[in-house]
Amino acid sequence: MAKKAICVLVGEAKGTLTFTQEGNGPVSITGEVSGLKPGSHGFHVHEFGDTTNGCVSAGPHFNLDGCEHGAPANNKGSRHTGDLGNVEANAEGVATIDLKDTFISLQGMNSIVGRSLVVHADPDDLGQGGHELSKSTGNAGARQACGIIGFAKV
Ligand SMILES: [Cu+2]
Ligand SMILES: [Zn+2]
Repeated sequence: MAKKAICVLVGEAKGTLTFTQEGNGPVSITGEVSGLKPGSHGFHVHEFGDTTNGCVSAGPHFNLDGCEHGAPANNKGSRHTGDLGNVEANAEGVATIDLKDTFISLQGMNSIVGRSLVVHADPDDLGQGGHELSKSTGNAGARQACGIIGFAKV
């Protein structure tokens, strides 16, 4: 049975993302974010579905296993559950998103439903930048947009 979730991003940037999953397969994420500066932007699931004080209330990266921050392609044990890497904004500041991830899920332990999606001002260095924040946040800078991930009609 397919599951579907949606996230409306608000902040300095804006957009809508759709998440779909067949059974326990990968989660597909599609959508568009506008109002970004051209280039790469860190893209993560953060722990809390809370925007009381804007995107800050979303807390740290969703991290089930106490791992360090890393690249989305890393094997289990070397990335946060919520580490989805970067999205690329074009010259108009629009990022078109079409990715799949096998760590996150829309059900069970790794479910991202009820948590937040955050788009950052700067590139995520995927843990490799040598900055003091590289191993926790990828040094991706300010939170430009965020939204709570919720179930949607399939
Ligand atoms: Cu983030
Ligand atoms: Zn992370």
